[in-house]
Amino acid sequence: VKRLVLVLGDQLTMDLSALREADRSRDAVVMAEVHDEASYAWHHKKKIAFIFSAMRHFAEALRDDGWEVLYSRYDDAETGRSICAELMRRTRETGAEEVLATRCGEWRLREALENCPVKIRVLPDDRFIASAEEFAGWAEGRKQLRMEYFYREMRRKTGLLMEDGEPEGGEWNYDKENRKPAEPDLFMPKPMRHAHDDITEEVLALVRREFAENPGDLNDFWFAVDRRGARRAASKFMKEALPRFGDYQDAMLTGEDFLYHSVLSVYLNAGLLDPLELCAQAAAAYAAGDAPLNAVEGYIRQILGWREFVRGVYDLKGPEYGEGNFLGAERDLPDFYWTGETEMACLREAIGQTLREGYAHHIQRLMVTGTFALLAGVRPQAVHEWYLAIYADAYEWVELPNTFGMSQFADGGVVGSKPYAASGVYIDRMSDHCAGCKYDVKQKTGEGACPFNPLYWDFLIRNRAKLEDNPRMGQMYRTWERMDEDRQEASLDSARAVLAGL
Ligand code: FAD
Ligand code: DLZ
Ligand code: SF4
Repeated sequence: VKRLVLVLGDQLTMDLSALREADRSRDAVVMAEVHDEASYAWHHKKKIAFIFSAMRHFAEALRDDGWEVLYSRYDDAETGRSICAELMRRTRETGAEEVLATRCGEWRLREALENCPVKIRVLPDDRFIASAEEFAGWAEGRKQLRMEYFYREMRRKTGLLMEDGEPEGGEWNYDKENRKPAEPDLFMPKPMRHAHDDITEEVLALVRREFAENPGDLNDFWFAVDRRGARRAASKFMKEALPRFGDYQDAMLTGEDFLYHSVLSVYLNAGLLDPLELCAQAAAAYAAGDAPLNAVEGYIRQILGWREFVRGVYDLKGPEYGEGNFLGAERDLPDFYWTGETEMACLREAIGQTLREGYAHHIQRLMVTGTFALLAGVRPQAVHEWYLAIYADAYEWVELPNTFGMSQFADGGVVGSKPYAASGVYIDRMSDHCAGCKYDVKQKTGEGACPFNPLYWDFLIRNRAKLEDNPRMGQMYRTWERMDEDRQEASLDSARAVLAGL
């Protein structure tokens, strides 16, 4: 063996830069299920099962493709505790001169590999549409980074939904059409469910045994674990759900965990699907007249815009990005985030399905679990730990800017232009949860009032010095000023009672 090629659990693609650089006739691939990767977050059981099974399937695919694969299983006594320990062991065993690696997603692991006493040549991760340098070039000299402008650049660069240099339909963004509440529908499409093979059965037994204390439910595991399955799931989404993805993008419905969302991020982030291929598939559905523009533009924007943008921010801001706390929030995360046991129906739904499936869609993450933590003043690092652990698609490069930046405003406005603070009115408009809730969304204060209502005002008043000058927040403060004093006081009293009860 001349060189080793490192393939991590979220780099499961034949087109990986390190594999392209290597020579299968003399180099060997290293893949390892290790303690440190399985425990830097308190990962949901289904997330670990998905990654280990997908890794084992990918190792098989590499072998079928003529590669030698040195695979270390989690429960093998020889397996080292970390990726570095495994690279050292395999180097010793094979006498390899060098390790080829594709740059890993997280600063944590990048630093660990920099300090690892083996010779590692790091190649760029070109599975993104914009390179890290391209993003840095775009960001340079800008006072503010806004997704919308970056997204337009990406539309121009890829030509997706462009006609003669102009955006398809005349507008860049159709978000205003994408805010309809959903109705129950017996024929609502469902994400594709995949049967288990022997490899997945073995992994499920391992996770049940070794990760018994981790959060989440392992029963009813239905994720795809290889590219073929992920491709089939993508085709099903494009055909059945994409046409209504736009209309109901922000909707929530009791008992419907997925609505018209793709549920493909888990595959995309692990490398089983390619972002540009998904965008092209959606654009083709529009061109064929199979899906409307608001749906296709909305879908493409999430991947070409948001996903690329948050990755760029993560790389640009460096390892310290997640350390600040702009609003000075210091509360612990309420226990019900780990159990779903709360009387607030919206939170019970969002957290319940998260524990069951390792999945919630964007508006649940942003406007239910995210907004509640924001209003309650939970320490952003505690919120970040929860999101990184509990979602099957969570890796720090994508999770941290979303949680810390967009949702908790802990970066003071790098990712978003204002905090996503909202009272119960928003959830009531976009869902049917309030009808089944112990609390009354119409009641603003006192016992029985929806807790989001007083917390919303308490949040604004608590953070007044930091938020009042934000041009997008002025209206909210003016509304407060127009309220009579008794109501103001009742709001703040009610908020104190809610917070004391957490
Ligand atoms: P769809 O609604 O079908 O969207 C299509 C695709 O767009 C997704 O598959 C995803 O790849 C991409 N996308 C959509 N929104 C975003 C976004 N804001 N940032 C990046 N990509 C986006 N996404 C993750 O992939 N991993 C995370 O760990 C993660 N953590 C989040 C934490 C918080 C607090 C919030 C508010 C959002 C987070 N997101 C995260 C973004 C988003 O919620 C998920 O990408 C989405 O819910 C995945 O489900 P889906 O595949 O059905 O998405
Ligand atoms: C998330 C994860 C888990 C749970 N386990 C492993 C593992 O055992 N081996 C591995 O190579 N990768 C794993 N991963 C994905 C890595 O954490 C991911 O590659 C890094 O966070 C990227 O920086
Ligand atoms: Fe959530 Fe309030 Fe509605 Fe209950 S009343 S579901 S707590 S928004």
